Order: sequence, then C-alpha cells, then structure tokens
Amino acid sequence: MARKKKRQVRVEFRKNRTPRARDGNLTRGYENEDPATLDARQDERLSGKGDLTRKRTVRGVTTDGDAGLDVHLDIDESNCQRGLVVSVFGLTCLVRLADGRQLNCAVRRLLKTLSTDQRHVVVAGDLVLVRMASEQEGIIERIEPRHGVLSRTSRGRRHIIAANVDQWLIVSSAAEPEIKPHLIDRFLVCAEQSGIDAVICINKIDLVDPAKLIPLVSGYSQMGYEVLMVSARSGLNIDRLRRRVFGRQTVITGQSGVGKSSLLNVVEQELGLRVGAVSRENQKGRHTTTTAQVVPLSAGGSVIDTPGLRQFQLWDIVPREVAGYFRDLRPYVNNCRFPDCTHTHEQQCAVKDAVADGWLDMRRYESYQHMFAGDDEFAREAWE
Ligand SMILES: Nc1nc2c(ncn2[C@@H]2O[C@H](COP(=O)(O)OP(=O)(O)OP(=O)(O)O)[C@@H](O)[C@H]2O)c(=O)[nH]1
Ligand SMILES: [Mg+2]
Ligand SMILES: [Zn+2]
Repeated sequence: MARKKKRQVRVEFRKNRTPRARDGNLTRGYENEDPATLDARQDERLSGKGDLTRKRTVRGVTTDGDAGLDVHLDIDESNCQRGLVVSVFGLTCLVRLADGRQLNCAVRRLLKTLSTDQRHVVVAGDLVLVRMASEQEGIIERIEPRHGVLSRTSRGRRHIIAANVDQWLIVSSAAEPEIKPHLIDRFLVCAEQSGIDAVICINKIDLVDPAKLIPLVSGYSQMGYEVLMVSARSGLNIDRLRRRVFGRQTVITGQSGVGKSSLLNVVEQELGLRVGAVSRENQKGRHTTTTAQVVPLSAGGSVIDTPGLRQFQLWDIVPREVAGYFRDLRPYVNNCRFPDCTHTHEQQCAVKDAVADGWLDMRRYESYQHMFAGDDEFAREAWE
C-alpha cells in the first residue's frame, strides 16, 4: 500500500518560465488565465540567487508508492472531467473522457516540472483530470495516483511504458524473429518487481514444430507462469487468449515483429491496428507500432499495445534483490554458505550447486548473472 501524506513540495523553475506581470486583480477567475502561466503563479519566492533558483511551494498529497513520487495536486475538480489517456504523441495526449468523447490535451506545465526524472509525464493508461480549454482541446490538470506501473530505464531516466495495468502479456514469436528467452526472463523479473501478473505468449506457432518449444515452455510452466502457444495467422488458441484478456487491464510487450498488433486484431475483430512485415534479411520487425495505445475490448477490459522492444533495461533494481525475483532461484538462496552470497563467484553457493547438479537451468542462471551485473550492453534498447 502506498503511504499518503499531505505535504508541501518545492519545485524549481527555470528562468525562462517567469510569470507575466500581475495586473493587480488578485481575485480574477482561474479560468481566465492563459494556461501557460497558470503554473507560475502563487507562493513564489526568490532566493538570493535571483531568478535562476526560483522555487515554488505546491500544495498536495505525495504518494511514495511503487510509482515513485507522485504529487496529487489540490485542484478545483468542479472545472474538470475525468478521462483515460489513450496514447501520447510528443506533447499531445489523446484522452477519452467519461462521456466517450476523445480529445487532444496538453499537459499542465506544473506536472512536467514535478516529474523531470521521467521520460514522459503522462503515459497510456493514466487516469487524469482534464480542464476544457476549448471545445476541441483540454489541459491535463492532474494525474491520479497510479498502480500497476510498467517501467524501464531509458538513457538513465525512468520510462513508464504503461500505467494502471493488472496483467502483462509477454509476447515472443517461435520464429521470425527467433524467440529470445533472455528477454522473456528480463520481463519476468520486472513483472515480479512491479507486482503485475505475467502471462507468456508465444506467437507464430504455425511456423515451427511445437515440440521444439516444449523444454522452454515446461520450464516456465513449472515456475508457475501461464504460457500460451498461439498463432494470429492460424487462429490457434486465440479463444484462450481472448478469455485471458477479458475484463482485465493488460499491457502487451515484446520485440518488434512478434505479432503483438496482429494478435490484438484477431482477439478483437475490426480493430484494424497497423501491422508490418518482418525484414527478410535480418528477421527484424520494422517498428510498425510507434506509440503505446489503449485498445478497449468490446467484451470488457482493455489492452495497451506498445512499440517493439529489443532489449529491456530494468528500472530501479537493486542487484541483491534480483535473485528473489527469479522464481526458480529463490528456493536456493537461503542455503548458501554466506548470507550475503551474490551467487556469482562464491564458494559453497547453493544456487551454483543447483545449476551444477542440473536442478536449475543453466540458461536461466546466465540470465540471472547478466541482470545481477546490470549488464547494459546486454540490455541495450531499441525503442527510441
Ligand atoms: N506466420 C505468422 N506470421 C504472423 C503471425 N502473427 C503476425 N505475423 C506477421 O508478423 C509480422 C509482424 O506483425 P505485427 O503485428 O506488426 O508485429 P508487432 O509485434 O505489432 O510489431 P511492432 O509494432 O513493430 O512492435 C506481420 O507480417 C504479421 O503478418 C502468426 O501467427 N504467424
Ligand atoms: Mg505493433
Ligand atoms: Zn549463493
């Protein structure tokens, strides 16, 4: 549970964000203000260093939950409508309001100032409060506290891929492009870390002999993960997939070209998401989906389709915690000789012994070693 407390938050403003001069009428309505200057009013203090360190105190509730520091601003809710962020295009967000209307929204500058450590301020799946700036345009005034947040590290910053999801569909393809178990392992560690239920989905089963996949699939099944072997092309197990996503908030990730959008197109008829052929030369997808997008399902629930990820660098991971996120390693870690064993170079390590004796899969152990070392080369990213 996230802790909530009312507290004041100090925010730094950049020099070029100075407010326009006050006109003396301090009681004038909020709604008459230019949205661009709204964030620069009230409670400003100048320090001895002048404009450069202008700081402002904001009133609101901070939530030190798994989503990091969220600030729940006190705003005039009577002026606002609730909405869901469907997708984000640069500085504009497409928001679906409670009455079903969709409209483009800008983000209030204060929200951007409060989350400089994030790559994007507002993300697909966010629940927001929107103030209408005109018939066609709104301003996102507040982001409601998030749960089920899927994040990765992108150039040292946090990149939230999707918010408010309760299930993660990890998609790989049996061929074209070839299955990448190490990437699945990384996604699984992140799912354990963020408390999102993971389902592994292997697509394009029509291209291979399914028997070839049995060792891998049974390994994950023994760890308690559900594995679906499907084909968007032949329709194999699509009804199972449909039942799995029904009524839930799901995010779908995987390499480019594995068929994420194709699967959604068959789960939900007439969706018409764009799909792209995989390159013949290098078996790579062409990054057809370019931004995360919430896809509502007519039977209930929704799925967030996302752009392809080639690698995945974990966010906010402590190396010593990694072993605990490996369901298969976890039972051994308390039997090592040294209580602070890292299961890498130590003698009398129960994890390494289990690998040597064949109880633990060598490939999984290699995944662990890479993630423990925070191997950036291994985690190189492609979604930019
Ligand atoms: N043989 C076969 N091909 C498939 C299957 N599913 C998808 N494809 C093909 O794989 C290619 C990539 O599909 P997409 O749905 O665009 O893949 P994606 O994962 O959404 O890719 P990005 O949006 O780039 O991340 C397309 O040419 C699809 O027709 C399948 O089950 N079997
Ligand atoms: Mg796609
Ligand atoms: Zn050990």
